[in-house]
Amino acid sequence: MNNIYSDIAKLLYKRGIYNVCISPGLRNTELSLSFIQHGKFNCHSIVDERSAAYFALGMALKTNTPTILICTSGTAVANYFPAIIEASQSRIPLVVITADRPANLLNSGENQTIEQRNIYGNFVRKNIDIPLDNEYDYTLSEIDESLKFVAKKNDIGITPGPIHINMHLDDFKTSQSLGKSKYLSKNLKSKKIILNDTFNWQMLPFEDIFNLYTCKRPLIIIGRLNHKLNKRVITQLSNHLRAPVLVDSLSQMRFNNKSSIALYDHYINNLNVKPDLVIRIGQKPVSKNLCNQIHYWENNNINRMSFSSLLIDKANRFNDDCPTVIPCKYEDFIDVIINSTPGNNNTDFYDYILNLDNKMSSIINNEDRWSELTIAKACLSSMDDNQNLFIGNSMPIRYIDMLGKLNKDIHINTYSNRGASGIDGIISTALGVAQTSKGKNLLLIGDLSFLHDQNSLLIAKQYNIDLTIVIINNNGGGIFSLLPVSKSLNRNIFNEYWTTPQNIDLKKISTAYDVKYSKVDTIGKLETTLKKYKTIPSLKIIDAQIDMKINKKILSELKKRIKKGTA
Ligand SMILES: Cc1ncc(C[n+]2csc(CCOP(=O)(O)OP(=O)(O)O)c2C)c(N)n1
Repeated sequence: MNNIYSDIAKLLYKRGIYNVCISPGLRNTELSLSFIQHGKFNCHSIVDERSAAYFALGMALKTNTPTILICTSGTAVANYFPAIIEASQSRIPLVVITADRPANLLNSGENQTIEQRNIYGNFVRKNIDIPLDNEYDYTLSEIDESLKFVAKKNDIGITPGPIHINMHLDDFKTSQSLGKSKYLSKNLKSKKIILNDTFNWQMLPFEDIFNLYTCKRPLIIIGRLNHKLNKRVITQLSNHLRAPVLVDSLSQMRFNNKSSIALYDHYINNLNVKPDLVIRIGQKPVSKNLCNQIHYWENNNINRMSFSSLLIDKANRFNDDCPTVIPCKYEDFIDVIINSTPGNNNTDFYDYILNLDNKMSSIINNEDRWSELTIAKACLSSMDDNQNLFIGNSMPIRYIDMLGKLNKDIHINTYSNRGASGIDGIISTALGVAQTSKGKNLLLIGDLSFLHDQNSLLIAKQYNIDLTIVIINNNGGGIFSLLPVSKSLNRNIFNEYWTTPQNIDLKKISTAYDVKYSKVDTIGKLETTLKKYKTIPSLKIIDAQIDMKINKKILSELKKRIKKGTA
């Protein structure tokens, strides 16, 4: 491999820097690989970025040479901060290299995308931001120049300390196969912002008015919301436009709404006909397929009169890249639409989507083998009315999002840290929700995310909080084995730096914190334990054992059936 990443590795090695701490992530793949494959660095694989940074600090303190830190984008970067502050105040050299998303995705609502440039402020001696289309030679010489802050033999007048190199990268699979980010082609120039508090037709571009009046294939999409919408009002809009309502798993409308569409993630990129209008309420949906498809519709239509994408959000353009944002109350917008547009009486599109969703529902419901998906299904089915379901990042949220309506008419409050999608702090957040709720609480989380926030069990013990934690225990980051990256890397390297199995006996952790614990490996056992734990008002842990390989096989078989079902 010979690229900017490997040349940075070579440069740092040449300058006498040998120790590296790498935390797992997809975005930092090429960066991590450059240091691992170089062959001469002492690479350490550490899941928790906060500990990784302190560990790096300790090594730098003892050896008086900088340690290199490498992590993925998002809150992983923020987890380095405490150790960076200490390094700055104590004059200890660190080379912090963080992977970032392409800069044009900032404020677009894209997953794990936050402002990382200059994130550590004055606590680093030098900030270097490397864009996707960087000037190769200049970048290397800028990095070399900044190494004076971490050099062992320091010139008089230079105070050693941490330096930060923030690198914008494409997804590993994308850059390997396509060479360029698909997002770069996004046409964001046509963005319209309607600056008005109440809905006003005059502020809308003509094309959007035209599409609101003439649509025959509209879609309503309810994305992530922290609070419930008025279902009656949404139904009125849906009836007026004959628009299917796609409800996100975090929309607070997914699991109890008989008329809504829930399983779109499985077929949305396979539709025979395109919608001509999308009306979104709430934050970007969890489903990557749906988000990509909306972008595709926005960027691939004959002209603006053939498709409109509208976001109704009082917060205006806050972390979203919808071409037209209408910052007014959704009730106000809906009221005007219902009272002043003719509506749509063509039900073909509605029927088509409903039919697809029903087909999907029977395929998903028939899947009952022990897998991560059916663990998620059993958790959902165990919920009572008004119960809180907190959903961990990585695969748990994706599994919940793959599931549809329940057979019972109950409301489930769904929560997840999807703002920046970190795997940190998930138990703490769920405990915060539980502490301030009257009802029962369930947390569905992966084992690495659990271990990342293990300290939070102190809170649970201190306040005796009523929460059942179901850990999907596949001994590592299962998400990576489902991605193309797993096929292109050496098995051992992939295991050590991406999957990062920790081989921790969760029973022993539970014992240390006086927490009730059960290990389960069948749906029956899981259901029985979930039922039993509902009667115990304290913290309980269910350790759901999963074999990654079997799970992968079940998922790919299910995907084949889904593909056949939508063909
Ligand atoms: C703070 C933070 N560090 C790293 C990541 C990158 N990351 C995304 S998913 C994942 C693995 C999570 O593993 P686990 O919680 O066991 O869930 P699974 O992948 O098995 O579903 C990692 C490390 C992240 N999102 N947030």
